[in-house]
Amino acid sequence: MSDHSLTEYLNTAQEVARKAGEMVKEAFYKEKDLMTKESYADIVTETDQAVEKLIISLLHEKYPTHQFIGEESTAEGKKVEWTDAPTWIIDPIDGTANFVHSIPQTCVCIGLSINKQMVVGVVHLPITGQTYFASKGGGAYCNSQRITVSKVKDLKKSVVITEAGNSRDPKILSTKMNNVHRVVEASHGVRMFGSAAVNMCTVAEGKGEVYFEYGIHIWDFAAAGIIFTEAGGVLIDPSGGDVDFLSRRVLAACNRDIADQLSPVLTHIEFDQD
Ligand code: LIP
Repeated sequence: MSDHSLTEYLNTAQEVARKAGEMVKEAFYKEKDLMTKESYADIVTETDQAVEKLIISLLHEKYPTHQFIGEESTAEGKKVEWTDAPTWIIDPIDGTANFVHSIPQTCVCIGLSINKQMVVGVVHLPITGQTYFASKGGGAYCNSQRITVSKVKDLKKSVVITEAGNSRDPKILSTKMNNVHRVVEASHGVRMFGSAAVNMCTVAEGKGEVYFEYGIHIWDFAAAGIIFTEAGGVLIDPSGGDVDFLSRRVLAACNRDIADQLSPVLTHIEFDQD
């Protein structure tokens, strides 16, 4: 993979994310039609579906042999098939609940993997005007600003970001809440911004030290994943092993010290793979 084509993929992803963002922004200020997926809190709107179709059609026109993994195509019954082929991994609106409730932390996520390695990522927040992006080896940026993770090495001096997620299974919820309790005891506090990608980009730019979540999907954090590692962060499984984008869980820390202090505080939740 030459740097030249990575730059071209990154530029295309940014261009497509901005076009998709215009559609999200237009819908953000209007009434939304809600549908639900796996629980009453797992929501989708017509905009999610229309934006995903737009992104796939624009990318397919340019790269007809590339593969796609999209949140809404998967919800419509398409299984996740992640191969070594160039694959665009798309979340048309990450932070759908924020979008529905008019909270600006909502974003379009477009990532590209080659040989199952993330090589390009764009996370575009159309309401706030922030565009985070990275390509392998090229560093991470927010708009024109290079971004890097925090240098704090002590969990007791850290802010930790997580989410309650959209499962309403009482056992999963109580494990997550117990995790939050223990993390609050061990740190400066916990924040929840409502989007995996926004959470990861926030830590990537040195605001807060670590984000972890159980129950997310590959499209929620694939694009943000490369932005995070290019900003100098450590992206692992919450148990301490290698990150697995299909495992539905992640720990994104500003450095290994923070990751190693947080991991034993957590009860690790297992999910079926994406
Ligand atoms: C959301 C994630 C968030 C998680 C939510 C949901 P969506 O993705 O970004 O981290 O807590 O339950 O999965 O559904 O807005 O694309």
